[in-house]
This record gives sequence, C-alpha cells and structure tokens, in this order.
Amino acid sequence: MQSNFVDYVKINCRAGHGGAGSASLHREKYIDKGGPDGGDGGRGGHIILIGSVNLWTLLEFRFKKHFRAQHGGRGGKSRSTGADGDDIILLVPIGTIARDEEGEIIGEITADGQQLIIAKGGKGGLGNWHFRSATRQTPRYAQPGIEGEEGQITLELKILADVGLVGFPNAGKSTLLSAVSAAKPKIADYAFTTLTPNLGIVDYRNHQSFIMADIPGIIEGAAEGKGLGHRFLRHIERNSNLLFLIPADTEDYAKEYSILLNELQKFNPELLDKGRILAISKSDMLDDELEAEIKSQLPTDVETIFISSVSGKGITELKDLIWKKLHE
Ligand SMILES: Nc1nc2c(ncn2[C@@H]2O[C@H](COP(=O)(O)OP(=O)(O)OP(=O)(O)O)[C@@H](O)[C@H]2O)c(=O)[nH]1
Ligand SMILES: [Mg+2]
Repeated sequence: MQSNFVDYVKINCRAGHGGAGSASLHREKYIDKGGPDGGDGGRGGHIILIGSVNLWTLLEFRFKKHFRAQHGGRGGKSRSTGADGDDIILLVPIGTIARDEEGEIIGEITADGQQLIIAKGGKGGLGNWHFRSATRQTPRYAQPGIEGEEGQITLELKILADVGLVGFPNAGKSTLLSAVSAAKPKIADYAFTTLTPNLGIVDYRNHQSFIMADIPGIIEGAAEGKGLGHRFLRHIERNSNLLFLIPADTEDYAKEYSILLNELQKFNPELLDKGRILAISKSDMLDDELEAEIKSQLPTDVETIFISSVSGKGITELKDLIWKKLHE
C-alpha cells in the first residue's frame, strides 16, 4: 500500500458557465408585437468534493487531473429556463483539505457525505422577461451567463488515525503495524524504510477497531530538514494519541524520548497535548533482569510498556492501553 498512498495532488478544475438568458419576444398569430418571454439561462455545473469513509488516499487523482463541468443551457422562449449543467462529484477521503492557487484553504472534508464546492458553476443570465417595464415593453436585452470558476486546486490529505507511531528509523514501527493489522508495510533493517505513511485497522476485542498510522522515522534535526524532515508529522497532528517506540537496544531511552518530543514540539507544540504511550519495542531481546533495569531508567511522566512484534509479547496489553487512552 506504500506506493499507493497519495496524500497530495493538484487538479485542474473548470466549472460550467451559466447559460445565457433569452431575449425572445412572444409571437402569436394576429398579434403584432408580443411581450418579452425570454427565460433564464441554467446554472453551470459545480465541481464538488464529497467525503467518503471508504477512501483512504487521493490516488485516483494521480491518473485523472482535469475536470470540466457542463455549461448551463440557454434560456428559451415562453419563459423556459435553461437546464443546469451537471455537477461533477469527486469522492475524497475524510481529512481532505482543498486549497486554491494562492494556497488559501477553500474548505476541509471532515465527515462522510460532506460536500464542498471547489469550483462554482456560473449563474445563468436572466431572460428579457425580467427586464420588462411600463416604459420598456419590448426589451431586447437579456443577460449573458456568468463564467464558471476555473483554476488549479490542491488537495491534501491529513490522515485521521486514532493513534500515530512516533520513533527513530528502525524502531520497529512498521513491524508493529503489520503485527496488529492487515497492512503490509515494507520492513527492513535500515533507516528510512518507510517513506510515506501507512495506515492499518487494528481489530480490538468484540468487533471493535481503531486506526493506526505508521509514519517515516524522525531523527534529531528533522525540523531543520534532516532525514526525511518533519513534514510527515502533519499526518499525526490529528491523531488523538501518540505511541512512541524506542527499541530495547537503545543506549539512552530518556534521551531518545526527549529528542522525539523536541522534534514534535518544533513542528507543532500542540502535538505535545496529545495522549502519549511509550513502548519499548523489540523486547524479545531482553531477559527479565535487563527489563527491570531498563524500567528504572524510563521517564515516569508517561505510561510505558514492553512489547515485541516478533514474539507477540505485550501486544494485547498494548492494544488495551491504546483503547483505554482513546476512551479516556
Ligand atoms: N527482534 C526484533 N526485531 C524487530 C522487532 N520489530 C522490528 N524488528 C526489526 O527491526 C528492523 C526495523 O523494523 P521496521 O519495522 O522496518 O522499523 P521502522 O521503525 O518502521 O523503520 P523506518 O521505516 O526506517 O522508520 C527490522 O529488521 C525488523 O525486523 C521486534 O519486535 N523484535
Ligand atoms: Mg517503517
């Protein structure tokens, strides 16, 4: 799913123009000059985003980037109104943010079925019927339709997961995700294996579930662009909880933890307001004695747990802990 995950696309949108109003004059046998009866033009089609819980990526916009909605129909005689142009509906995942060419946010999709017009169809012109008056009984004027909005729209996806994994490269984040969900992220013993976020649904007791987000590893100086930088942190901005992973074979746990916190803070101080759990990963490498010793070195202001994605140690307890945090 790694290469299929697309979280940033630019698409070109052109909404439909409004149809022109009609300047028709009523004709009837034996009546010399009929009155104005020109109808209004129809509205041009909008381009509309609609939120869907069944989508997780903006992938399909990598293949189709141009969208043109239909123009509104012209007004006709006998005050008949032109048809509205068909709207174009683009289904997007929850957490999609749309921006205009200046980078201003047009809106954000936060719920299933929510609609957001990203390019507005032009209004149809008024027909001459509207312009009749006592002194102008046969207006030959009708309004043209208004042009539809046109431009490049940026769609950006913020993952809405319940728990985000935070750790140095190689901490075992992707391995944990693959152990608790059906996701199949790439796993390897070198740094920066994960280049784009992975999501997985974690089944919990009694048919319940929560979503876990695995993001690329963070290193000291990420805020200054070291490693992959910290732009991926925006994916955990809205995770309600953060699960820190520090491997058992780390020299200084407290130091690694504070480096991670520091990088999060530099990106967005609000990240530190989230619920936190600290897991010591790869603890299959520890015996009881070593584990007890490490325990005494861990920070005390956060709940800690020893886990192993390989042996399964602590995984059920970890899920319980996450579930408890999510429902606190
Ligand atoms: N012994 C042991 N090894 C593990 C465990 N979890 C992960 N590993 C190993 O640690 C290495 C890194 O695992 P990944 O899951 O790719 O680490 P990551 O945190 O996703 O790394 P990046 O994507 O580079 O940030 C791999 O060689 C894994 O096999 C564990 O519970 N026990
Ligand atoms: Mg990884």
